[in-house]
Amino acid sequence: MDQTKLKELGIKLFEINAFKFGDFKMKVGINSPVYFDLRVIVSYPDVMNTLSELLTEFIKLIEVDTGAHLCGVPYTALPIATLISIKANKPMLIRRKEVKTYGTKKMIEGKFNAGDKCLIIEDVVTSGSSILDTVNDLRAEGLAVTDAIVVVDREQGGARNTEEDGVKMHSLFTLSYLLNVLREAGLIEESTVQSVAKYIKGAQIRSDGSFVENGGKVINELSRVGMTFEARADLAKCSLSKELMKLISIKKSTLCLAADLTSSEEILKLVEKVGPYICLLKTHVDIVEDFNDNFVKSLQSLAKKHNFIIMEDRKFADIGNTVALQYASGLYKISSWADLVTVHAIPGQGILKGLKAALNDPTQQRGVFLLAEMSSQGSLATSQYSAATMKMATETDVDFVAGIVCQSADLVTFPGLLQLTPGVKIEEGVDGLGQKYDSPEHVVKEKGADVCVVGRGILNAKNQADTAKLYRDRLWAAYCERVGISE
Ligand code: S5P
Repeated sequence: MDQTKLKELGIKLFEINAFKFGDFKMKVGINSPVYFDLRVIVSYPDVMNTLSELLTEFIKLIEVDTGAHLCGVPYTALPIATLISIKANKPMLIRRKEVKTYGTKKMIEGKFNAGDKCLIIEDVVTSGSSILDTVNDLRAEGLAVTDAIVVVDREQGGARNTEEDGVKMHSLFTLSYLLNVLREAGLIEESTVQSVAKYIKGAQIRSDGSFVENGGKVINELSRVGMTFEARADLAKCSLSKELMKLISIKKSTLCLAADLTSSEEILKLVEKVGPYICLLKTHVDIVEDFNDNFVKSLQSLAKKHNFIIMEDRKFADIGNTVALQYASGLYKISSWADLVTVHAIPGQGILKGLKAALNDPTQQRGVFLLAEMSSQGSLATSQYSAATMKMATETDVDFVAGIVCQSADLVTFPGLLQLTPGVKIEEGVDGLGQKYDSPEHVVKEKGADVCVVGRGILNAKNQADTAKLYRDRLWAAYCERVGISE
């Protein structure tokens, strides 16, 4: 590798502000003394050319088995991957990044066969989660991925995290190398080198989003309630929580409508009005008197039109074999149309295994919300029960658990899981049957709710659309205040 060329490129990247030193708020919510933004390079064709030349040479030099295809991690690495593809004469694949609104849209563009190998190209790596997102989509289509080429490794655990998932990372630059080059060239002070080095050592990110301090001590610096949904989406392990978090960020809505009506026509009319304001529609299909296939088809098309996710609040609570049948069979065939379902933890892990076993189409994305606490007066869920539920959600089947239904902020700590909280109403109080209500602000700021369930607060309103919008706006404002961003 031509070291002079490599150093010159490092300096050039600094000169065009592809990285800077200062005090920057990172996506994960902590401050960093160094910030990379390689998007600027598209404005410098000479830099693009040199970078892709060096990367092409680098790939040859490290003798990595490149396989049949290249795939850039969207978006910054796309033009870089394109140039390498041309220089190395190797076909490219494109992974879509947009939120999937519904169903099984094609995620990978380009020609390939299952079993083909694909090499990943990425610009800057911190935790490695973006690489793994792309890898997961490629693997879901049957492609084999074992290596990733990256322009800059920030040395904060990305290499270890991707390796844990069977992807070896090869970086053209490390942050330490760039610091040395700039220091040698007299472009930065020794104190900058020291402070960045100290930061890197103290901010090692693990794949679960926690930090490992220099001595190996784990600190959960990333607090779920302090992080944005955008940042949390990177850490989510269940594809549906990831999708829901992205959808929430785009729609600016954390509102879940509990459509507890008994006529299919009334539900559809309501959802048509309220659809633009919700991220999640929660159903109880066993209360619908005229349930039929067209009803779920209409709900699905409304979900597509207004971009929300559907959750059947079935509250499964039986042994694995029975829930598998309840999920996929019978009158409702829930697994065929509900993206998410609610599940009690009482039977133990077998309930998740049973539900998973009922899914026979691997391209169907499905997930569950586990109930750890209930909103009703005198609920029997003890703190021990809730803690055991959390263990169930975080230790196994993590790809299937999208979140937790609960009432307290300290239960869900992992930022990749969503907290769903029912019992939300502008007028606080208790209904005649023991349901307890708190205000939107209280559930978000005090109870740590991410997605908030509102039923009768909207159903009984004179103007349901305006009321849904009001709930959406108040919940969103409370969330923005909680994470410290402007609306
Ligand atoms: O603890 C819970 C869990 C759930 S999923 N308490 C609840 O109330 N729910 C559901 O949320 C309940 O089944 C209903 O569909 C909705 C609350 O409706 P509301 O009319 O009281 O807002």
